[in-house]
Amino acid sequence: MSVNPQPVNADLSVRHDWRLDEVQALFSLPFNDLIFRAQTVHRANFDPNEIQVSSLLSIKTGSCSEDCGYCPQSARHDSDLTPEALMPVDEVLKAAQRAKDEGASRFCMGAAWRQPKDKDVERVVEMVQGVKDLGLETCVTLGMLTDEQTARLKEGGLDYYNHNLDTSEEYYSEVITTRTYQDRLDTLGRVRDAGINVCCGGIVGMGENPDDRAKLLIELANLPKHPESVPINMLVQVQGTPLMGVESLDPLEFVRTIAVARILMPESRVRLSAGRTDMNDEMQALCFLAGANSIFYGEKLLTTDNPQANQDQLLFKRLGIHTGGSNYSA
Ligand code: SAM
Ligand code: DTB
Ligand code: SF4
Repeated sequence: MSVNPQPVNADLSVRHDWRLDEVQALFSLPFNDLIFRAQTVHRANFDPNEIQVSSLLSIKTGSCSEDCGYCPQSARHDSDLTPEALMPVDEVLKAAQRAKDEGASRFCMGAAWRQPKDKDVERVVEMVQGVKDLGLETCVTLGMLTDEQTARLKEGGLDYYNHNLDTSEEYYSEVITTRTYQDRLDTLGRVRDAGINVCCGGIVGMGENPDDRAKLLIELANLPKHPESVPINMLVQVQGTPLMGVESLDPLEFVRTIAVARILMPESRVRLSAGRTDMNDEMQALCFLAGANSIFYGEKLLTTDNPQANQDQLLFKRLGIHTGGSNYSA
């Protein structure tokens, strides 16, 4: 019998100076060593059996001016989607109450905008206040923001702002041409400076190469402060979008991406995000083992399907997982 004499070195410190060669080395570890290392970091920072659950609602759907190649909501793509104007506040609050009743701790509202108008932000602030009054944490994703809009959302009590980098800077222009990587970094800087928690991650399985995945995670980890929440989405391929039909990613590479995110951002919630309807329970269990400790919960993401809440509850039961991790104290 041969025993590996090299212990898996699990550096537990929070760093902001990750280099590509180091991250490539993590991705190249034997799978078991990578998962052990990720799990070690995970256990040093979190209850390993606790998952935070957020529900999503599309508060304004479709007709978006941007050309994001993955997105069914772009007006430039020919997806089979019915556009909908910004929802009335009372309807949003009804959906938030249903999400709470199903067990969500955070309610995320997404709008298909390049950037909101000031009057839209006022309506969103009303939604945020109403959702908070229900005892839920709040998150919104509205596109790019001005300083004034960011301040208004903070004043309105918003807990999290979601704005993704999506991929590496190099691959970005293959996917999106109507706004730059720097635009995204600027919005993230505004949100951080305003004191709102940052939710920022990306999408894999878009035809990027392994270095693009490593570079996305490095961009996130080398931000001045790690995002509190890091959604890792598997591309949901939607008919009519330019990325429909792209070669799908090896599921174990997806698990490795989660594990490396966990190691690079030890104190962040890593969210197993879009794409779960194409993953079986065993795959999702591996993602949790690799350090994912948050999911989107409820039958819809924004416009595409997500597993039914009762299906997730059964999965949690099988795995001995409990939900929690809300920072909200009413
Ligand atoms: N319009 C705003 C924006 O782009 O910032 C907010 C909504 S946008 C739909 C939020 C995020 O959803 C995107 O940044 C992207 O990461 C993710 N997303 C959109 N379509 C997706 C798809 N087909 N598969 C996986 N993730 C997707
Ligand atoms: C994130 O990273 N993923 C969510 C949320 N943030 C807004 C959105 C996923 C959208 C998947 C495609 C859709 O349902 O339209
Ligand atoms: Fe518009 Fe956001 Fe979709 Fe891009 S990801 S097309 S900005 S809704």
